[in-house]
Amino acid sequence: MKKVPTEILDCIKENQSFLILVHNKPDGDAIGSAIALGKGLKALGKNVDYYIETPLEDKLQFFSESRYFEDELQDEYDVVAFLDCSTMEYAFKPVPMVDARTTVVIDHHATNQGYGDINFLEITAATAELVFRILDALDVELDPEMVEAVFTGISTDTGSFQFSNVTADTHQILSRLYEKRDNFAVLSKRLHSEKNYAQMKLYGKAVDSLQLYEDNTLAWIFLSYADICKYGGPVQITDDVANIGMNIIGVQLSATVKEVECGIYRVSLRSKTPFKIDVSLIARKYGGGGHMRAAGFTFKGDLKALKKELIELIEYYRKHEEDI
Ligand SMILES: [Mn+2]
Repeated sequence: MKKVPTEILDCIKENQSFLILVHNKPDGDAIGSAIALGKGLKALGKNVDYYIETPLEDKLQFFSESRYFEDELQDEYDVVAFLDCSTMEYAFKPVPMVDARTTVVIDHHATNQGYGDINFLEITAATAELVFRILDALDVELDPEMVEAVFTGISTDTGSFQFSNVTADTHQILSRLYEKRDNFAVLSKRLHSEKNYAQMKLYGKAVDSLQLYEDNTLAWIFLSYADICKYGGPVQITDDVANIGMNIIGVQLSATVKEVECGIYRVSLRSKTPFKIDVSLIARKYGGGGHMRAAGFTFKGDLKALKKELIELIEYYRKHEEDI
C-alpha cells in the first residue's frame, strides 16, 4: 500500500475541531468513510461534527453513529473535511457555510482537481480505502462499527468486489478487516441483495415487462405509475432494477422507464463494457446527466420515438465501431 501524505496526518494531529461533509444523496462509500473517519478522530480525542443529508437509504440505516448527523453545528471549525466529493459543488454543505481554518479533501474520483488546502487524492476503489489508510497510519484501533463502515464503503463502491476498480490494495484492506471479525455475510446481504416484499414484487414486475429489440442488444423495461404505486411508491425503486437489462447476455444498452406521474417518465440508461456506447449523450439531450455507462433523465413525450432513438444510437455505434 502507498503511503499517506504527511500533511494529512500532521493536520489531524495538530487540530482539534473537525466537520465532516460528504456528497448529496450519500451512498455507502460516503457514509462508511464519514463514520470511520469521524469515530477515528473521536478516538484520538478530537471534536467531530457531521453535516450529512438524511434520511439515509434503508440499507444504510444501521450505524448508531448516524444519530449525530443532524446535530447543531459550530460557526467555525479547525478543519472541514470533504469526503468522496469530486467537486465542492457536489458536497452537501451547510447554508451559510461554516468557517474553516483548513479544508481537507479525501477522494478517489479521477476527475477531482483538488479544491482543498490539503488534498489526499488517489484512484482507489473507494474513499473508504483512503480513510482506512489514514487511520492505520495514525495507529487508531478500529471498533466494530468502524470495521463495518470501511467494509460498507468498499463493498458498495465495488459492487460487492465485482467491478474493475478492485485492486490488490483493496483486498489487503479487506484482509485486515477480516482479522477483526469472522465474516461479513449478513452485512453483504443487506447491502446488495435484500429487499422488502414490495420492492421484490416491483423487481418482479420489472423483469416481467422486459422486452428486447435490435437483435437483443436493447433491453427495455417499463413500470407504469399504477405498478409503482401498488408496490411502495416512486422512491422505492432501487438501482438493481435499473441494472436488470445489463445482466442479460448480449444486451449492450438498457433503458428502464418509470412513469413517475401520469405521462412523465424517469428514464435510466445503462451501457455495458466492452461496447462503447455513451448513454450520457441521450441523457444530456433531454436535460439529464450521468456518465458513459450510467445516465438518467426525465422524459415527457412519445416513448416509441425514444425507443427508436436508442435503436439508432446502437446502430450508430455498430457502424462506427472501428473509428471510436
Ligand atoms: Mn466513492
